[in-house]
Amino acid sequence: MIKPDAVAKGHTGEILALIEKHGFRFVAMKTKRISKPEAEAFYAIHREKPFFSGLVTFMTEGPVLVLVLERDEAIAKWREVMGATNPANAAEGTIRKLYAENIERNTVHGSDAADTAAQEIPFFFSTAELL
Ligand code: FUP
Repeated sequence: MIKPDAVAKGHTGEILALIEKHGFRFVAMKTKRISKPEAEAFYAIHREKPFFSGLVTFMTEGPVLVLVLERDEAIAKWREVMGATNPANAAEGTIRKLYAENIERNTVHGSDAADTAAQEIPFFFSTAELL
């Protein structure tokens, strides 16, 4: 997912180009405004964390781009391309190093394992939308 900070600042095109450059195929892609209940459900695992309400406010402040990406080792590779959750710790050339403001407004999301991807893809896409 390309988060509201990056969409608002006009970094969507540059991030999509980086994604292609790293060998990913776009299986599905759409812009979307995430509702408060959707943001709360998507990040339910963080419900008890002190940053939860700020995270929900951020994720609902403007449109996002949701994507399904495909390549070999897609999950590990995408996490490498995103960089560390906190941009202060992100490696040079990663998306979060390039564009993220801070640990909350950190530009992109990626599933952290195959089982979370299997939950997150149908959260945003119907079977018919997956090429
Ligand atoms: P990641 O898998 O890299 O997206 O990171 P996490 O699942 O640990 O966190 C999910 C989101 O919660 C982060 F992208 C941003 C937000 N977050 C905060 O706002 N503050 C924190 O201290 C940790 C995470």
